[in-house]
Amino acid sequence: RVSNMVSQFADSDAAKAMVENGDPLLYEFYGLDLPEDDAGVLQFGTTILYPGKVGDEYFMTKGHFHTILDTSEIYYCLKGKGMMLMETPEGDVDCKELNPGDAIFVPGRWAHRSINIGNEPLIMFFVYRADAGHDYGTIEEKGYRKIVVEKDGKPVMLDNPKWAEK
Ligand code: PAN
Ligand code: ZN
Repeated sequence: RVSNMVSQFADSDAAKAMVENGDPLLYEFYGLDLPEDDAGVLQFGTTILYPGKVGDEYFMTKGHFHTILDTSEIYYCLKGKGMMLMETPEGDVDCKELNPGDAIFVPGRWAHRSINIGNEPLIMFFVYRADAGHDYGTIEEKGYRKIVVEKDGKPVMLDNPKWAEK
């Protein structure tokens, strides 16, 4: 929900107002209950990211690095329109569009956050090595270097005013 990510949206005041006003669900995701310590297992599942904006910024997932940094992931877009915003610890940034039928390879070392830039739920299939692990803390503390906002009806990538090199 928005309440779980208030500080991660550029416009925290808009986020707080939305929390007061029903605290909408941003996304949900589903996977099987597979062992998380087995490098031989592939975890897979579905993410449903709802449409909407906090201020001008599109609804997005928290985003994370994998704890075993060098583990990759594949996303496949089933429905909706989105973007996968990625960055490395060194500061390289990449953003790929997601339309139904697109597969995206998120290489090891790249943090990944999905963003819904459309008007319907963005539904994605994902698969990754089950022991990859999820490091949310780095993104929570520092934020992403870039944000994706709507400008004149179109998505644009801007510098994140909240990003801090720590
Ligand atoms: C996905 C994500 C899922 C939710 O399964 O965990 O889309 O996004 P956040 O983890 O950023 O909240 C994945 O990338 N697993 O590794
Ligand atoms: Zn991941």
